[in-house]
Amino acid sequence: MSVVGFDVGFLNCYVAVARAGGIETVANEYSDRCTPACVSFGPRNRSIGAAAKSQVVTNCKNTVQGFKRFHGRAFSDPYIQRLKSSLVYDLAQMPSGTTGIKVMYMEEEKVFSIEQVTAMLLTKMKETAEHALKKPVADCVVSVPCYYTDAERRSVVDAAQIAGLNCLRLMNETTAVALAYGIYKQDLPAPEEKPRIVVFVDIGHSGYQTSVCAFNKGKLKVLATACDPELGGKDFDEMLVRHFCEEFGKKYKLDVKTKPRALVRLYQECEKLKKLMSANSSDLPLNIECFMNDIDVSGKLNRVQFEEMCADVLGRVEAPLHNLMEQAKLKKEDIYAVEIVGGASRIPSVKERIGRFFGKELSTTLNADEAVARGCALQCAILSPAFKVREFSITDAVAYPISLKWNSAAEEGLSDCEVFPKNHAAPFSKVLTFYRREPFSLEAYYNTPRELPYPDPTIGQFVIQKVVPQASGESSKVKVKVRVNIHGIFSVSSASLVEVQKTEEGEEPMDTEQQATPEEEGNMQTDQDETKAQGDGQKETEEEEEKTTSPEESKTEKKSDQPPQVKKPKVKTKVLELPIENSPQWELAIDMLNLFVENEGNMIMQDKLEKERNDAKNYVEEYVYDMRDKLHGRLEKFVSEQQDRQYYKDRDILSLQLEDTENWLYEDGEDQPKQQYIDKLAELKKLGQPIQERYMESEERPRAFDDMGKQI
Ligand code: ATP
Ligand code: K
Ligand code: MG
Repeated sequence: MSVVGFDVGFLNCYVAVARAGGIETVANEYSDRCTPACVSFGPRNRSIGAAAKSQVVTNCKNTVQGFKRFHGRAFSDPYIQRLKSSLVYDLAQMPSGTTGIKVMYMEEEKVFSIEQVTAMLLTKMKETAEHALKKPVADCVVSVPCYYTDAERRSVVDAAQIAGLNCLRLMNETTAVALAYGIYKQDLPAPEEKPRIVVFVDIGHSGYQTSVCAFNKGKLKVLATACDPELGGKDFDEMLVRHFCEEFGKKYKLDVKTKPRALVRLYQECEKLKKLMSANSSDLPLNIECFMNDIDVSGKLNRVQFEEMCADVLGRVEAPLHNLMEQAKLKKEDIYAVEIVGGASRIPSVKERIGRFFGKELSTTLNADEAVARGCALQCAILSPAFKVREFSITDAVAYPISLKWNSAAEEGLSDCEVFPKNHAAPFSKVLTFYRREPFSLEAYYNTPRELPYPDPTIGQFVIQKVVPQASGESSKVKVKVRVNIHGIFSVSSASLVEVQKTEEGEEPMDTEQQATPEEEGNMQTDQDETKAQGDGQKETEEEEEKTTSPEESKTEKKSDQPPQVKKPKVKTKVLELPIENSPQWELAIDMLNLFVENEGNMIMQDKLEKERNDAKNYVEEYVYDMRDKLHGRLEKFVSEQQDRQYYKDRDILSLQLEDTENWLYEDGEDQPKQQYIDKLAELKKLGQPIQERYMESEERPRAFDDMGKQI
């Protein structure tokens, strides 16, 4: 059982693990805690993370970054189409209609689904965690932006599975931050006291997320979230790139947009400049050598100019904050603190605007880069039975209101009902009651399409199968459990048919009330997650009437409009589990998923083989350099038994052999199978080994005498 949190950022990823000492963000093989969200494809292998990022310029068409926003989206999505033209790598449509990336890999053109690409990144992060924990990692918590829709979330869950991970929870990034903030606080108000209200702001490379949370001792509740999924560090980079493209166009007559490599370099330099600008308000230079057509370019900029050119971007900082406060119906005085994280929260003018909005000094008590990963690891620790952590309950909020619609049995057309209003507690289950004679289908959708950062409000289609009338021919009572699960994903988790049986006295039960309104309706029973384990699908129950509804749902309950029930005779019922056919939007088919799992395994193996091959080559190279040095150094005297003609002969043979091998490594030997390198090394060692042995022996001899001396 591993306890790991993964922050899968648009640009930067972090891995946090729980160890005996607590939660720790761990470094990758480059001793860097940040792993770039980058995958590069080559003729023999993939590189992921830092190794991939170093190929952004040299292998730009096959190096993918910025793919976080492709999850759960159709290739035809206008958002994808718009992005496509601005990317240096190619996108393609998957057979299912979702988005894939097209690259050259293993000398073939390949299309990888977005789930596969994110899985590659997760594979790398998994290795980093395994290296730190020195054991295999499967259980984990993965972060997603709180504005992700169902399709996006499902796509990330699939990516985790492809990488061989068991994602215990997809955690909203702002909620992860809130947990990292709250769990160590010793001074939170007692449960019965007025909660402490804290606003969290995460502004990363691609998105801007805000949430407001209520804290009491041992718990946190997300009251509301508000976001701008298209506001982040990248938008500032974009402004800088635009500025310099224009400037270099005028100054050097260069059309930067026509050269992907130059453009990629300009993005890199602009991001650096932007970061420098956070700490300096003076003029700062931007220089790129051999930028295009062998021309060196240079420019400069200061913070005032930067803020001017980013005025539109900065102007968008406030709207989500207004929205957030409005939803939560809070006044600025109610806010105890505003905690900011995310790389772009370091931009002074961004901070200033947020601070000005709340009329408050912002808090930066959390690590701006690592808080999300740490929060995820904490959540994983809480979910892990093997790890002891402080009791802390987390109630998240539904980001977009979810409705169901269905065809009315009485042919009155479509009915619909909002099952989870915006900011409803999550995870959460509710039970809906329908009266039906035959299978029926429910369509789940987001009922505020304009609020979605996503073109398609459909969540999915759910068919309740095997519904039959009662023996008497009347409609059967069908209970459908709907839920927003721990990942924030809507599902129809179970359905059952309540079969009314003859009572023991052999009478037909009186249930006129329900027969009079054979329709579904409205009787919604809620029930704080999780689903209680169901038996074998057939259980006998004594049932009198619907159980009470929770206070939140009292309104819906009234809608059902049932007159007070008269005492009915005891009715014997049997509950039959019904199969449900789930068709969530853009779901990855199971056989595809399995294929991707297999392919990822093969690619991991291929990378491993390639690494071994490279290592074998490096050993040969190292041996050549090492021996050549030593041959003229401490091994010199041991080339041959005697310092005679044979000595020079032996030395020359080996020298020549070393030189030949070096040349070979740069020519024919540059790209050979692993065995070739192993053989080559063995050949060299055949000559080198005796020399080294003579040397060792002469080193050992005096020491042996010493030891003898001591014994005597
Ligand atoms: P997202 O949260 O949108 O998925 P991410 O998590 O990868 O993205 P972060 O690592 O939080 O993003 O932030 C990266 C962004 O922050 C980049 O645009 C980077 O240039 C910017 N950034 C980092 N440090 C600074 C700084 N000192 N000044 C200005 N911008 C900075
Ligand atoms: K990050
Ligand atoms: Mg982030």
